[in-house]
Amino acid sequence: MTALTTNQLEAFWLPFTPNTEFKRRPRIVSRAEGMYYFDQDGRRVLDAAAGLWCANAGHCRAPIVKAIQDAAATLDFAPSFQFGHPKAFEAAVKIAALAPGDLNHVFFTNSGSESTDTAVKIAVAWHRARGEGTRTRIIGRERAYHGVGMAGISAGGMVNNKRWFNALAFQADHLPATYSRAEQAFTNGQPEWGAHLADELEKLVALHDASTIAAVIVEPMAGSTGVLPPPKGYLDRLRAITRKHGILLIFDEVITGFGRLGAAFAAERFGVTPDMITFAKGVTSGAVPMGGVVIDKAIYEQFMTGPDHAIDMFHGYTYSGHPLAAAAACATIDLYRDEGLFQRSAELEPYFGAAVHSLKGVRHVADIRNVGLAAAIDLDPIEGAPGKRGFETMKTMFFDKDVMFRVSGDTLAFSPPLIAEKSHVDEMFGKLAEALAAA
Ligand code: PXG
Repeated sequence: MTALTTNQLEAFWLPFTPNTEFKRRPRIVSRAEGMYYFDQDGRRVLDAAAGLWCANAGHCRAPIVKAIQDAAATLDFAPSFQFGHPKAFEAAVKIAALAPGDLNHVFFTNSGSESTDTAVKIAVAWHRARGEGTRTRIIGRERAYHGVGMAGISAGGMVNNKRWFNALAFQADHLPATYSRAEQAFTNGQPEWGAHLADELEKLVALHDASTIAAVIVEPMAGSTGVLPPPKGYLDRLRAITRKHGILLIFDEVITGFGRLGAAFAAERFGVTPDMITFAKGVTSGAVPMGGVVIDKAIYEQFMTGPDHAIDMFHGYTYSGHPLAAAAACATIDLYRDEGLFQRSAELEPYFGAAVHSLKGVRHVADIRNVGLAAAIDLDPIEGAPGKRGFETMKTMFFDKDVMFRVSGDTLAFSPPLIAEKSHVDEMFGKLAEALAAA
């Protein structure tokens, strides 16, 4: 395969990337299989990130590929406004069956960002439908990532994503992040300290009044910011306080869904059932864009009041429940079940956790956190150049050590496909330890 020329690299403005630097020495992959990417020269790179936290079943898995091929040849597109097609209904049934409690209804989107917008709109509309139209405020959390739509920007808590766009954001407030290095450094799994931080919601209720708050949205485990597992008891408290004040609780499970934490959803793992769950990524193992919201029965039913000719919810996307995405979702969920991949993820977790914590004491390592098959390593920043050590480490690992993972500032994140073997875990952390020791 011929390498791309400089001219060919110019037109595509890569998202969340320093483009000029990238185009000087691009990191390009052109093929994938199982645990690996391959570059244009055929060099094999271990995927320690499941792409972008999405290829949970591994890459180019045959049953998913076949389902997409068949769908493309059978029904390329069908509208979901006023019409339907079988696979979208089938996918919704499968997803609802994985969700806890009465979360029985699925609204399809194409991404995590659209899922945040959708869940927030449903929350606000639901309150209004019940005669509580003043409940419009959303409570997010510091350091949260809920995508880049306006709801995600407003409820999110990462300053770089907000600062340029604040003028467009709507009224939101934020709980404190659940992380304290002083209290939690090098915790393997859920920290003991921090459940009390959920009580900050009471303060926000006292400040804004419950009658102005529609929903609280949190990632059960904050992913993008660098894997912050919830402190023990934190999510239960959030559930109790939201319920007490008639506030909906939304779990953003775009990363935590579909086996990342050893269960279908983090809600199941942590034993806390929210009112809505947003999902994306792993629902198709990343093979076709798809997202959605799983919605509690009582919320759905509030909208189903007729009359027969009237639309119940003025929201949706051209590609909601797209045939290729729906086929990919059905095949992916079947594959998760047939290969027991959620269970496999749970079984590998102790080994993965021990392996990542073996980096404690390695040069530049400031903290390590993990839960499920997700782990993050904070590196000490280079003085005066925050983010540079992380960036350079990511490049060295990709080019010289044949391992790909995510970097956010000086935090490295690992989230391998759930088909990972112990040898893959050894390779990703062993090579990282070498690279850091040599840096
Ligand atoms: N919610 C959460 C919790 C996410 O992690 C989104 C929403 C938005 O999804 P879309 O499909 O609109 O991108 C995400 C996305 C990283 C990284 O490096 C994480 C995401 C995307 C890209 C990079 O951690 N998460």
